[in-house]
Amino acid sequence: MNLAVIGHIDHGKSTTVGRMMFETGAVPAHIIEGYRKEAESKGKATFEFAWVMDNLKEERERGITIDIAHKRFDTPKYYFTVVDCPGHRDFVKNMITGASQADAAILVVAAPDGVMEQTKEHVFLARTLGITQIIIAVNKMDAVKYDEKRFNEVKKDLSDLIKMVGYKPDETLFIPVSSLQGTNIKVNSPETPWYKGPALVPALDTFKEPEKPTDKPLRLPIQDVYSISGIGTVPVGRVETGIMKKGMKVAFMPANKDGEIKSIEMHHEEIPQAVPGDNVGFNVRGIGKGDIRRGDVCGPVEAPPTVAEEFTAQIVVLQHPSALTVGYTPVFHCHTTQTACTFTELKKKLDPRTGQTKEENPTFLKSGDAAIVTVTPTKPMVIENVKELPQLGRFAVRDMGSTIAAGMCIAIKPKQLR
Ligand SMILES: Nc1nc2c(ncn2[C@@H]2O[C@H](COP(=O)(O)OP(=O)(O)OP(=O)(O)O)[C@@H](O)[C@H]2O)c(=O)[nH]1
Ligand SMILES: [Mg+2]
Repeated sequence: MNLAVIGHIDHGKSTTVGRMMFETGAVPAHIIEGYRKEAESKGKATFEFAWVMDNLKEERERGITIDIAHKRFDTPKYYFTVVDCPGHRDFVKNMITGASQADAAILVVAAPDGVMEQTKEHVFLARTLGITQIIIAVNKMDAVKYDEKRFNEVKKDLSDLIKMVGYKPDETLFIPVSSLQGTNIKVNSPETPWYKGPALVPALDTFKEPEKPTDKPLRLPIQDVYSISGIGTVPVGRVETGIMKKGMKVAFMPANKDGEIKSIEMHHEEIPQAVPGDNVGFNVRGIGKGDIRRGDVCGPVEAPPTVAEEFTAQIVVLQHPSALTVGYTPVFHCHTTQTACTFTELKKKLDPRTGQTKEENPTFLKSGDAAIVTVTPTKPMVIENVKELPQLGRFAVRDMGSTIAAGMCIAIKPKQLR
């Protein structure tokens, strides 16, 4: 399970990750002790747990996280790849990269401060980027003397916030912790006798396993196409949704070519069917090597992948040197395709903290803006509505080597090719 740790600057994200790694045995005590002494001698006392994650010299000197870092730790049920995100507003783009890789998130909020600017922004981005499961750690409870009343105030504000973007407060765990003291991290601590829920580490095992969407139509975006003598055309790729079976009649879109699955191979062994997550090569009858290429998507003939004439998207602008306007044509990265697409309409600007409409038909968008836009691909491309096939509905927008925006497709005007 990929887990992002998000929240406002200084609220204790790195400390929480370091503490969880320590409590689960992923980091030994003598390392923490070494960091404690070194941090103290450099005037950075209390950063010993954060330093497990903050390895850069500049991060340690400034006492902040700048870039995302990945670490692994294990609980009884899962092994987690945890991504510690920076809270500083200058590094939101790094947080977005981290969040876009995650299945679930821990939102860390310091009890003395409560909901702050990047608490709101990160919650909205997490939701936009498709993180559906979230656990909230109300941290620094030691700094408010483990006061139940303060915890409930912060919990109330957070409930309103997460509800606004579509999380369900009633189904979300709010855990009072002190990551510095180790309170309610691995086991419930005596400091909060009023708290009846699970401690943080056991709570992580309540996350649901990322689904294998086998009940959806088959979608396999092509990564490469080989021609193997004696066998024929062998496209390779990862099954995102649905099931691929031998004998199935398939369509490749937007190439608009049909074929029949003759055999499926994974790790050099023939298999009767492939399910989501499987990386396979498969032999198709009726398709030549030149007929299809990377970026085409394989699906059943009776429910072929959707080719967009144009689509409506909800985007968040991460960084743009000036202003994003109608006519701008950067490259959209979606499943295995990279297609230049033009922004043809800016429908509305949204408040990134609430998702509410802020302006109808804005003339431009700039860094930090969230918006609903119309996009027209410059050549046929497959994209799906995020509500139906989220794996094929999210994209990143890139230009000149950097990520300009991230978003998801919320409506499609299909191109009729068949
Ligand atoms: N009192 C108290 N201080 C804490 C606690 N957790 C973290 N801190 C302190 O808060 C400061 C910031 O901690 P970090 O873990 O670096 O915070 P962060 O959220 O990772 O910060 P950024 O990555 O820069 O956004 C450090 O001085 C920590 O010692 C806690 O439970 N109680
Ligand atoms: Mg940090």
